[in-house]
This record gives sequence, structure tokens and C-alpha cells, in this order.
Amino acid sequence: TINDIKIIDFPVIEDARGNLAFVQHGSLPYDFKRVYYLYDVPGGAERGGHAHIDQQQILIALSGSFDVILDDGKQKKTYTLNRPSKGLHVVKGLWRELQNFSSGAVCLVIAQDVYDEADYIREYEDFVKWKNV
Ligand code: T46
Repeated sequence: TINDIKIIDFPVIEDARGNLAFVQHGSLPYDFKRVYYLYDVPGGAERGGHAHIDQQQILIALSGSFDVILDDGKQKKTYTLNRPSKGLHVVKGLWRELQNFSSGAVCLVIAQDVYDEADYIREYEDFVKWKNV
């Protein structure tokens, strides 16, 4: 549910040359098998608009900013991501919408498993029905 969502702080090594943040095996709440990223998102475009049945993901604003609206069928919560050292842990079973991408924004996603269309619910009506089973 909405209450299981967490912000993860990645370790950051800072020095005069800039910052280095890292994510490695064992440091996330799950083992991950896939990384993908959204970039060159045109102003006003919206992404997401679906739920995952089983897959967990962590979203990171590597550059720029965007909003993530999460919905568990009962409650909605909006998160603004704008720090490359912070990850939004999106647990399974949540509807997500991504909006308000700044120009140059990059959304990195660390996903639990490989891409599988069968893990998606892409109609909001189906999501609400699934949640109420
Ligand atoms: C999510 C948000 C944050 C692939 O072939 N492989 C992949 O790994 C992914 C993620 C997508 N695709 C295909 C499936 C569609 O034909 O790429 C096309 C666009 O995918 P989609 O409309 O789902 O993209 P977004 O940006 O709306 O959603 C994506 C992820 O699918 C989703 O899991 O949580 O980013």
C-alpha cells in the first residue's frame, strides 16, 4: 500500500571533483535484474498510467525533476523527485503516473525483474477491480 513506499538514500562520496553515488547488489530491498531510463521526455508528456502486479521498482531522478503520483486504490500520494542520490521505492500493486518532467530530466528505474507485459495492469478500472478482490 501507500504506507510501504519509502525514499532510499544512496551512499554518496563527495569531494572537490563532484559527487559519486552508487547502488550495488545487496543494498536494495530486492535483487534487481533490469535497469531502464526515460529521457528526452517532451514538455507536458505523461508516462506511467499502469500498475505492476508483482514487480517492485526504484525510481531516481538522475537529472532534472518530475512528479510521481502513486495510488493504492484507496489513497494517492505525490512525490517530486529531483535529487540523484534519492530513490523512490515503488512497491508492487501501485498505480503510477509520471508528470511534470523538467527539460533534460532523466528517470532511471531499477526494476526487480526483466520486462514482462503480463505483470502490467494498464486499465485503471481493472486495477480498481483487482485491488478489491
Ligand atoms: C514504469 C514506469 C516508471 C520494453 O520493451 N522494455 C522495458 O523494459 C520497458 C520498461 C518497456 N518496454 C516497452 C513496452 C512498451 O511497448 O516499451 C514501451 C513503452 O513502455 P511503457 O508505456 O510502459 O512506458 P512508461 O514510461 O509509461 O512506463 C515505464 C515502465 O513500463 C513502468 O514499469 O513503472 O516506466
